[in-house]
Amino acid sequence: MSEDLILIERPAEHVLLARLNRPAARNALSGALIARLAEILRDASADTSVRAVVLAGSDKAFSVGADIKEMVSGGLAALTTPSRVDGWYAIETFDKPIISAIEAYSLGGGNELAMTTDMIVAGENAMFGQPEVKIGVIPGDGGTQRLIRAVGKPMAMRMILTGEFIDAATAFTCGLVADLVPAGQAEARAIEHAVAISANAPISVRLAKDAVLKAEEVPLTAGLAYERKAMFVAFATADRAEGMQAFVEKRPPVYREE
Ligand code: CO8
Repeated sequence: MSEDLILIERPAEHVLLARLNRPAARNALSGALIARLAEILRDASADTSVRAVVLAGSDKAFSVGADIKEMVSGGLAALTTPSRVDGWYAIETFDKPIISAIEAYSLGGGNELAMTTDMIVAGENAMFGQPEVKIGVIPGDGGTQRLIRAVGKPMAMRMILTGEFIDAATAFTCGLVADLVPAGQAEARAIEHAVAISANAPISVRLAKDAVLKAEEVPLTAGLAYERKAMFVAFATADRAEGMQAFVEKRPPVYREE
């Protein structure tokens, strides 16, 4: 049964699409759903045929956040089970590129989930919000930390303290959304990005993702040193030689290292 919580497709050779599938609950993030997503991403990390992941919801919601009914019945324990805590950690530390495709609602923990991904592609009907204070909690899956990094203090405070939703155009303008597309086209566009990423040297892509994320953790000097070492690692790969040789020979590169 848990397999149906998330549907998996392979829309392109190196791309895995994971589609949240709790339509009756607007893809609310039950503990079981988080655990299943973590399992999928652990598998995708180990699967050398996967070079990029797209995470999508439905046309009614990407996700409306933590499962309120589960919290009502289970209390705090519903949020602190090892499988949920470990699951979030696995999602946050997924090492390959992952793109969220968002139509309709991206709320609460759902928006926090989107912010763990590397970029958000949104249909113009999408709505983004952190409404936790309206129900007596606060963002607890990274929202207070990641939203301020994405949009800056003023908009983060507006969203988190009022709980009001912002539309996709506003989210694009303030930097939460990387690519804004007509309603209904977020998934297709996210797959296009994933295909483009998966044509690049896989080790370079993973090193670049890791180095960009490091910028959120360390001072500039340490980040620059980290980047330099990561670049040396990339330079030592056979795929680096292939990429540069292909450029000189005016042919497409054939990347073999995963
Ligand atoms: N959890 C569980 N069920 C939900 C949720 C949710 N978050 N949101 C909606 N549903 C359910 C509804 O109860 C309804 O079920 P039913 O048909 O059985 O009554 C069904 O989904 C459809 O909902 P609506 O009829 O409301 O459908 P709409 O398309 O009109 O949706 C909204 C409108 C705006 C999405 C509305 O449903 C809403 O406001 N939902 C709640 C959003 C919210 O408050 N999210 C934040 C949740 S808290 C959180 O994410 C973080 C908690 C702290 C975590 C700490 C971790 C350590």
